[in-house]
Amino acid sequence: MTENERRLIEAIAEMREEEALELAKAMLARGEDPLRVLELCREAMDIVGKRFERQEYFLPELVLAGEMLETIGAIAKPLIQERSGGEAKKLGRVLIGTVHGDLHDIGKNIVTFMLDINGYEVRDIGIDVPVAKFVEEVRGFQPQVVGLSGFLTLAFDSMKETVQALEAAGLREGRRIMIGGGQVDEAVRTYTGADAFGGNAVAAVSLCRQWIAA
Ligand code: B12
Repeated sequence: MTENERRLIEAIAEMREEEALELAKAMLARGEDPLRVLELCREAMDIVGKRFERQEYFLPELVLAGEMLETIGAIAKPLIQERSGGEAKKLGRVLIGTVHGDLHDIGKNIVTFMLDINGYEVRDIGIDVPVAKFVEEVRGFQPQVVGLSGFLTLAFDSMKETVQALEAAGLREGRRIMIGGGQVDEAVRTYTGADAFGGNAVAAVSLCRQWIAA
């Protein structure tokens, strides 16, 4: 890790907003990989999350960290788009949303964006999405892949309920369900009954590539 990369992580984790934004902007202006910059932000978020758990940080710090990440993300996105060579043809349909009870959407938004620039038609149905809304939207949009996002432990139950409801509505067949979000792993995938989990937006894209034949 370079000195600048270390400084960016530290500035975000220490809530030095102005410095963090300046460092990120300077790195991007120098032509550093925007995906790398987002990865550094994620590392900083892990530090913030741990401090929150230890009660060294409280809700205002979580909010500020989220805002910093969104601002940096908004600057990085067009650069990622440029590198990907612009709009590709639509390879398939993906429906994505954050499950009910959960309001975290930064990770989901990155996944939506990455799928979009990789040629998928993505319908993002937002946060705190009730099970019935997923069912209705899947029926209408007929996506090949459904993505469920969630960062809270309670989201695992919401994911499981959503998977079961899609199954009960006869909408599971011929369709894959992927899940993701901070704590999601193989054990959560088994619990929810989803087809796969993805640890990051790049994994989400490769799952869709694997599942939807071009
Ligand atoms: C920012 C943040 C917030 C912001 C969210 C802003 C927003 N618009 O999203 C705010 C302040 C609103 C918030 C609120 C709360 N939060 Co919060 N939050 C965070 C924090 C610091 C970062 C989350 C984040 O955005 N990370 C950045 C993204 C980019 O992370 P990422 O995981 O790398 O994202 C990738 C993958 O997840 C994957 N992915 C994501 N979705 C999907 C979907 C699919 C299909 C696939 C394949 C992949 C995929 O791709 C992403 C991109 O590469 C985390 C700590 C952490 N380390 O995660 C806590 C954390 C998630 N929050 C936590 C808590 C407790 C809360 C609150 C309950 C606090 C409170 N007391 O009110 C509330 C809950 C509100 C609710 N009902 O949802 C806990 C959850 C604990 C738990 N096990 O349940 C955490 C873990 C902090 C902690 N360590 O205690 N939070």
